[in-house]
Amino acid sequence: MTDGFRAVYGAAPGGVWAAPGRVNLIGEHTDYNDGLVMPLALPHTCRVEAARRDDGVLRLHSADAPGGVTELSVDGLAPQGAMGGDRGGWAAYPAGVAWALRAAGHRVGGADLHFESSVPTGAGLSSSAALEVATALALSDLYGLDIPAARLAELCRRAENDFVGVPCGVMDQMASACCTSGHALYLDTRDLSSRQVPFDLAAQGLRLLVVDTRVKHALGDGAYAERRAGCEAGAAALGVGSLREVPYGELPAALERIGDEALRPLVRHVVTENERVERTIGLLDAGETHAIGPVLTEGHASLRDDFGVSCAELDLVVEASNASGALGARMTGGGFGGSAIVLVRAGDADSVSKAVGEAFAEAGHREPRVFEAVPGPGARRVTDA
Ligand code: GAF
Repeated sequence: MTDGFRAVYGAAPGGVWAAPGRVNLIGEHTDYNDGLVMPLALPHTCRVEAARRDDGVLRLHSADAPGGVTELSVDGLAPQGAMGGDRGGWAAYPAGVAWALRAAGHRVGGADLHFESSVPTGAGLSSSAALEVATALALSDLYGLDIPAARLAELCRRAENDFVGVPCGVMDQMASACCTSGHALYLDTRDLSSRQVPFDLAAQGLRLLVVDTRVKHALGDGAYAERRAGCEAGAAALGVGSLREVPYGELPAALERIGDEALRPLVRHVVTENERVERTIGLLDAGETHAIGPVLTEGHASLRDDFGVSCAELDLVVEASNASGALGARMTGGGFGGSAIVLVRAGDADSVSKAVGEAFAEAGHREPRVFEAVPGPGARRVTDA
């Protein structure tokens, strides 16, 4: 299956690589606060067919985007204005990865790349991270580099922060690079230490549904940066380097010490969310997966009421799911639209999906897209050609 590359570039690729999107089970808006997260990889991937070039030219083409081939010189890649001043749309992500690899001292030259992605875009399922990680792995292999997966993820985050200009944390890139089949990734973003946590829901008579609300609020981009700045201001007010350093048991006293009342709920969310991740891992380790449901729902309430990143559609998924027998539900990812996850007993999956669909119809919302999340593998080389 290398027809796409051949049709664009007229030759066979040197290899094919794939990197997945993700859902985050718990630990939201904690990754830029040195906190805890627990994502799992979706079966949906960004697939890239690629070949090395020796003339320093980087050619980028996507089956999913109009606009033909973007052609760049790797020597000319620079964070500001490198993509024509408008950040270059989707092509800024892979170009940024080539830039980040080179900025870190890796000898990466030109390449032809053709992308095809099954990760829904704008759905909060990390289609950008999948694009970045697929690119990083392809370039790293084509140039014979031996870069550990977590380091590749960091470089992809750097590409997104410094080249594309999106102030994200490292969770999505780590999920795409490091997740494994049948597991959730328990990740400490403070030092990138991680553990693969078995997450075989079918064996426990459970299912995890993803409900893509198909809404993306324009507010999202600036508001993410604002939340991040608010967390940093909260940490500064407390005299700590990051909110991770605020112990859960000392939260009430810490909140009283923050003069700016608007910052208090942000701090409360981050500190309580880290505690929810710890509670979730405790339950998973004890084999009590069904009991994480209420923790997910609590996390949603915190994102809605304290962090202010939910929206009517996401709240409705959670409300309608729980009212129709789900064990728990929450928005997943950055918020302001995108997707929610719903934990259900296997036998209730259809009735809960139906109830969510009906609630959406009644509220006049667009029909949501529902699918099951079964933890898939992280980024990998698919084939040599
Ligand atoms: C987005 C960001 F890209 C992540 O880094 C993370 O902050 C997430 O929102 C919220 O948990 O997906």
